Amino acid sequence: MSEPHRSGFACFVGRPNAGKSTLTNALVGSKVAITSSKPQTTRHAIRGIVHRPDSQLIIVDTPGLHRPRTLLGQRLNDLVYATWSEVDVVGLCVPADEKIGPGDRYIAGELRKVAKRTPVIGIVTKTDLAPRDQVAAQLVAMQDLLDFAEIVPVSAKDGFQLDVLADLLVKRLPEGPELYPGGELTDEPEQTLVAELIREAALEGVRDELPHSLAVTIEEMLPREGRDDLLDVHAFLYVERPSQKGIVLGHKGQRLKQVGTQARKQIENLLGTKIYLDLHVKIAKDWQRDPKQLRRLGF
Ligand SMILES: Nc1nc2c(ncn2[C@@H]2O[C@H](COP(=O)(O)OP(=O)(O)OP(=O)(O)O)[C@@H](O)[C@H]2O)c(=O)[nH]1
Ligand SMILES: [Mg+2]
Repeated sequence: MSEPHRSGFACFVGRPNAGKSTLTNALVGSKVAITSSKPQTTRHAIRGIVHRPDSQLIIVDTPGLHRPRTLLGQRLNDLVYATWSEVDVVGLCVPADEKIGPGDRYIAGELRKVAKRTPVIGIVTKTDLAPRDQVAAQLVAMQDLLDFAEIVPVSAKDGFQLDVLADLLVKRLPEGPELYPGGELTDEPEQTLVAELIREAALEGVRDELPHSLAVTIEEMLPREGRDDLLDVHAFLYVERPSQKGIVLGHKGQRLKQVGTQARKQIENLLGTKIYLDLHVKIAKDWQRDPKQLRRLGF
């Protein structure tokens, strides 16, 4: 007898930089979420859809749960908590190459408080970065973190055990038909994906507080008049202070130009059309702490 068709939601949680978005993309087989080595790259709940003959798994990638220092940080954490109550299974991600710490224990404790009955799979991520014995030790250490339904080591980079993880998640979904019958890989609006790709390009090479201060909005995205093969994209790149504007622009605007080139390639890949990308840097003073500006920027 064949297994019934299953469909439902899983979410990945973990501290910033644990590899949640990279894992989401690897399972979906397409870049639905931007990734970076900077903490708090993800700023909203992104749905990636995994289509299989026996099931449809919708992965909700969430921001890293952290100690909030700004209103934005609080909003991001709230989003994580809200997601927990909506999913059938949670994957708690801990990187193989970093010791389990207070951040992980905090998340595990919160999960047990907020989503008492939801099964949690322990995921040791980035196994390609750690020798075998370190991965083994991490799997053992995970057992003290939470009463996981399963614990599995994976690498999004080399594909190690991704199918095993998908099977474990799918097993916890209820029986049901496809929730997204169109075959789409995400329900993110195109404009959001485009804004995110610009932010990803801008994140590269900046450090300290600047990654947190960056936000991108799309002001306009329209086909060039009389052309069906060219899209004009006008975007604003926000920073919080004038000094940051200088860094993002770079000497004679060189850095911004690089960001534009990098983002344009990615957007052209995504949309399958040529684009003209017009980037402007703007200052939105301390937007991370300002409710009005947060609302304007979509938080
Ligand atoms: N070598 C290796 N690097 C990985 C793997 N998964 C993620 N990374 C890297 O780890 C960094 C963080 O990855 P993300 O996927 O952005 O992490 P995240 O958990 O989504 O981070 P936030 O959105 O900030 O919470 C990036 O530089 C990734 O390239 C992996 O399996 N192997
Ligand atoms: Mg992320």
